[in-house]
Amino acid sequence: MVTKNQISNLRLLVISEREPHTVIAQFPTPTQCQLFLGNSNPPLLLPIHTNSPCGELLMCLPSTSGISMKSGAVLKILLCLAVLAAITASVWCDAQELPNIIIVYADDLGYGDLSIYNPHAAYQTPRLDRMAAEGIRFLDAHSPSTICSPSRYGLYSGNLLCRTGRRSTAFEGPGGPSYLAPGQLTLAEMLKKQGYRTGVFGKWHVGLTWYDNAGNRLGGGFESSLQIDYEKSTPLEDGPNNRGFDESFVTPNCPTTDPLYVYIENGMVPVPASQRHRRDRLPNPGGKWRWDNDDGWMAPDYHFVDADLLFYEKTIQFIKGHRSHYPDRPFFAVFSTQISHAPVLPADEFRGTTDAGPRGDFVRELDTLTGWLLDAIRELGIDDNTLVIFNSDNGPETVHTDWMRRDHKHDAAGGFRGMKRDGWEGGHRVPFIARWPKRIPAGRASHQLANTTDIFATLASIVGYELPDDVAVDSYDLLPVMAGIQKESTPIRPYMLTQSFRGEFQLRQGVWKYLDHKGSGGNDYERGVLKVYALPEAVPSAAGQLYNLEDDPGETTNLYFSEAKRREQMQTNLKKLIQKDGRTAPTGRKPIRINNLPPVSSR
Ligand SMILES: [Ca+2]
Repeated sequence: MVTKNQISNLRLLVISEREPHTVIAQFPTPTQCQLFLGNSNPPLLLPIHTNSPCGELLMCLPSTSGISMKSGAVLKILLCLAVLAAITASVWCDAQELPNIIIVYADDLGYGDLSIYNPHAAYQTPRLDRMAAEGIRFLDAHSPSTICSPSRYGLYSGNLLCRTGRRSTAFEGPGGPSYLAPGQLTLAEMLKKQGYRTGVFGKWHVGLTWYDNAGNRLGGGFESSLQIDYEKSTPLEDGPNNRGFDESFVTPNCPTTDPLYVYIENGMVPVPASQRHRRDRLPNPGGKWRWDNDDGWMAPDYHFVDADLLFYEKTIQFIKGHRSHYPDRPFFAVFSTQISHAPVLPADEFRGTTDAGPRGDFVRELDTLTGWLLDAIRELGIDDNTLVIFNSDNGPETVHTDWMRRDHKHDAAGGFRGMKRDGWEGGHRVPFIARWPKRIPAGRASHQLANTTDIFATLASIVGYELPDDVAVDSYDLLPVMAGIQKESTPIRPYMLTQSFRGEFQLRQGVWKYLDHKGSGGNDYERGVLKVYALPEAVPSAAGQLYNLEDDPGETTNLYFSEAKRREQMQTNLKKLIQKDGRTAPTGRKPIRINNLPPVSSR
């Protein structure tokens, strides 16, 4: 597809019977096409008429152009240009109609962490609740993995981690290289092809390549953070700006957990990590909630407590800057917050805003920042045609879940078994909200099976990008559900695959869930705070687990043997889905395109 940028100066080669002609076409405005037919002819200005919006198109050929209409070559040229102009005008028109897109990506935020998902939550999340009421929320949505890095790979690639052939890990220190391979089409790259300007702000955590002064690639870990040669490592070869983002301000890993505490701005590190960070120097208003901040090396200007305020500011700067400088182009922004990953460090102004301790305040901070974003797009006059998606990368952290249950009677896992790292629902069932006043009818909750990987095909469908079969192989188009043009009773997904911390698989088919492993797939329930949540193994001899989530949402009754036939069918299916060159999404996906969607106001 030709984008608006690419068409500003197009060179065409037209073969005629006598000689090849080179024609340059310029598009000074959406309704004009200026043709340069070689030195011997004056430029020809052709008006392009469209019936608004994006309907019939007519290109007028002026009779006074001075070009002989009897010339076969010129006719061919004009024919080519008419086709080109049709494409062009359609892209111009689409570009005006395409929504801005914002993803608010939360971290370790469980299904029970928003009050709209959990009527018994120990605190309220009024802005996110309102956002959900003004759009659609998915009740059976899942992260691709139960830890950060593989889930983020799923967001940006539309693939499960198993497609990389690499092991499941959460990168730390100078850990990498990126799970996003060179040349792989990313979500941001795809949107750029459709005319978007793209930006990501906050936690990156998909892996990065760093070198020491001998030019050797560094591995993860505390020690190697200090061996980074910034001259050799930057601009980062696999940073966001080489993975489809025009602008970025990110941290390599978890912003306040992992030992490489630096900011990366457009692939560069303005201030290297030169100062020792000790966890006992971290402000500790929340006592035990400071847990999981690692010693390491930091840039002297690094923020621990105000990290999300900074990421929010960068996101807003990008959006406002975009509106000032590129008002006729849509934008795509990812606000990648660290809330509510450990350590729990709400900014000062949010301390005490709930009765649910530091973690309640932390989630309230995220709620407020999302609200401010929504306010900002309203003030910019782009509220109606901006799609805002809220999602989380995995379930709640173990000790957080335990402390919230004990201290505040709050279940961050929303009543499900398991938490971050586990293959049980608490590990990967997460909030997923989409709001877009112009196209998504308000006030709906959907039971459709959905995954973060689906964001890729959904956005491709909206912007009219036809996905090649080898791209986003685990991504389904959720647009029919979001737009309310598909019945709730007709499933989008016949099945869905997720991976736990250890990379083990869980397969959903309707109400059935098969876990291709014994136990949690992640945490050790024999030790520490998790001991109280250990359930006796009902079928100790079973190599895996089969549950009927409709009858047994808590995944307590293993039907591995009693439903052997179903289990064998799911095992066979799993083998097929995860084989080399396997996929879970269909081939031949066609985008719906927004012009084919009825606006909400017309229904
Ligand atoms: Ca996470």
